[in-house]
Amino acid sequence: MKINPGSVDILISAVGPDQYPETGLSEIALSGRSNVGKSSFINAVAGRKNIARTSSKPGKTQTLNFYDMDKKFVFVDVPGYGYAKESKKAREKWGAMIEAYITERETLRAVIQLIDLRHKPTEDDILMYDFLKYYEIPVIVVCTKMDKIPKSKVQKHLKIVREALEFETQDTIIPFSSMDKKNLPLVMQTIADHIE
Ligand SMILES: Nc1nc2c(ncn2[C@@H]2O[C@H](COP(=O)(O)OP(=O)(O)O)[C@@H](O)[C@H]2O)c(=O)[nH]1
Ligand SMILES: [Mg+2]
Repeated sequence: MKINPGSVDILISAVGPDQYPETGLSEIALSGRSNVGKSSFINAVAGRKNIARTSSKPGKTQTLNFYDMDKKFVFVDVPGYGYAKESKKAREKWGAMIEAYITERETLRAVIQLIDLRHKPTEDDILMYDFLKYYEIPVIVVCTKMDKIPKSKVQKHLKIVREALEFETQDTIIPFSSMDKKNLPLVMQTIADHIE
């Protein structure tokens, strides 16, 4: 599967289900804690420098952002979780929005859960994975910032992630770097396998 960077468009930043676009395309949602590298990942797959805004200031987006990926599929960027300064009310609103989307969206094919390869998964990472597994959503775990780990230690870090999540063997786990696009072809193939 090849994405033409010129044919990637943001469709809408939706605040609720009535705004979700009806494209007839399969959807792949993206979730991860703030600052994990989600925007950089979307840009890498899109082949664009800045279609998804990268920012060092976390916790800003509170909408579901839908991206038409060259009419092959739609990326749905879910706001990052685990931002410490968020109020309880904001967190509840976030939870309701995600739950409604994940549980009711018929075009959703898989969730890409981004986890920082450098660190043990957080409590929020584990909760999110459990939540997705409870609803039997296929998960592709993409471990970001692989370039920050010595090559010889990548397998060890992947093992830590798998064990903390109690990773299910039918899911896929891929170490990835947005800096050098390491494993981008594998990511593309895995997405293609889920949208058939
Ligand atoms: N070294 C390295 N830095 C990354 C990678 N992905 C993202 N970053 C950096 O991590 C920070 C947060 O990235 P961003 O994509 O905005 O994360 P988001 O909050 O999850 O959307 C930025 O400074 C990025 O440049 C990666 O694969 N390797
Ligand atoms: Mg972002």
